[in-house]
Amino acid sequence: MTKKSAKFREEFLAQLKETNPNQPEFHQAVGEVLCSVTDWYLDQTDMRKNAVLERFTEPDRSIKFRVAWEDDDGQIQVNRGWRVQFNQTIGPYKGGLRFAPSVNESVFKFLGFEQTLKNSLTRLPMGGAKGGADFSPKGKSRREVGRFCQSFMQELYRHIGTDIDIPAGDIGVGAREISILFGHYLKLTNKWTGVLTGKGCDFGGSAGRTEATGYGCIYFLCHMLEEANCEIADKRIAISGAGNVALHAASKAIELDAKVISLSDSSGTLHIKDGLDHEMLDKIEEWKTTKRESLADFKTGKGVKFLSDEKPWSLECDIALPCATQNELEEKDAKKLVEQKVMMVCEGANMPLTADAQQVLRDADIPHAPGKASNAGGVAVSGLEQSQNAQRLRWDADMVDKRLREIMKTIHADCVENSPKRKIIDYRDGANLTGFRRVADAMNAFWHS
Ligand code: NDP
Ligand code: 2IT
Repeated sequence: MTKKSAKFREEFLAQLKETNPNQPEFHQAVGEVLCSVTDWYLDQTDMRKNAVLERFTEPDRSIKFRVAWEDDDGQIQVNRGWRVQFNQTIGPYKGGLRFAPSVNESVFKFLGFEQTLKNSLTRLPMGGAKGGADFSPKGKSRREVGRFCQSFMQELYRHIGTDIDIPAGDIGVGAREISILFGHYLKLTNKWTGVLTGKGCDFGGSAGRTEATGYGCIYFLCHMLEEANCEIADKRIAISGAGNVALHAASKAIELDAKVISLSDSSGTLHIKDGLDHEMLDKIEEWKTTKRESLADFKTGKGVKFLSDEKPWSLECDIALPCATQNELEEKDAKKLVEQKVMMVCEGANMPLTADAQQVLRDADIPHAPGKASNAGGVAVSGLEQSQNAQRLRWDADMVDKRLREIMKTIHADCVENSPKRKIIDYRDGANLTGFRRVADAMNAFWHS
């Protein structure tokens, strides 16, 4: 970044922090993108006149609502729901719903902002949004989750639609929640439209959507390895998380003969020294996804150790795949990865690295793919689900997988093409520049709408 750009970035961020106080995740996401796009943006006289960057960093709208629901004791509980419709320039709003007690407006704004760039990277006509609620499905009965989802949709339904906004899943929102939300949308509107993605395959869902984020992440990783003249077979991969993204990334990596040496959850890390096999992965999936239990209570076998309250980043590995949540990999973790000479880091989660952790990897010339590029497979197949719903057709799993592979390949190629010339490919700058320029060009053409 030039001196002039660094000054512009600093002033822009100071202004953003003043107008959006107490939103550290949002500041972090914008700050990172500005590192990549400012040099280019400062040369765009017309765009600056049309305040494209100022418009790009202000969500179209942020909807906040009350969600009241009855627990199993007959007590009414009150939670807060959000939908941040961030940017509709290149297509209807699209992005997941997260149910977790830790969410707030800052988290949804950072996720909506990132989603706008990610969706642009897929080259599909999708704008960016994110939403959810500060509700924890943990420890709730199925009936409680059901009542919560119905009450949540009771408000959300008036803000969404196939040409307006199409939500999907994210942390705490999987097939069970999407089914209930979709069923209630039908009841409220009497209209069958593909208004949510990630639906069951029997009622409009796409083959391969459940697997798409994790599989897509491994397809992206394979391109990164190819770029470095390496291959995935026999590489030791440390994965964090044990949810949708982590489990499917692990499954595809095992299929490609990699050695998956860890999974983790909020209770700690499961270390599988000689690598997971499909049989054990199936057991973990049942434990986490069907039974909804903690990894701490998973019965381990020979060669498997549970490391209570620990993250996977001090384990010896060749590749790190953070697939749990934002800022899960901090500076000290990145230093450990550098010490053990990790080859590359590929994000399955959204913004799992702190800014300091990213800098440690950059200083050590370790390639690092940002989630907006490497985890875009999920939303890409959501886009394909929308196409199938619009056509009233169902594509088979092979066709969806073929399209997913093509999309991940194109995203990788775009990142490489737009990466500044450094010793290694700068995936951060390549992804941010590609995603931003597409939306910014369109916003500029819109003048100030
Ligand atoms: P899930 O709810 O299926 O799984 C989340 C996993 O992460 C769980 O194992 C959870 O553990 C763990 N986790 C959550 N918070 C923490 C924490 N603070 N410390 C340690 N572990 C934690 O979510 P997904 O797999 O769908 O999402 C994971 C990430 O991937 C998120 O960042 C999401 O935004 C991103 N993503 C998801 C996509 C999708 O299609 N689902 C698409 C693109 C990105 P526990 O069970 O103990 O809570
Ligand atoms: O972060 C993400 O890309 C998702 N949670 C998936 C969004 C979607 O619309 O499929």
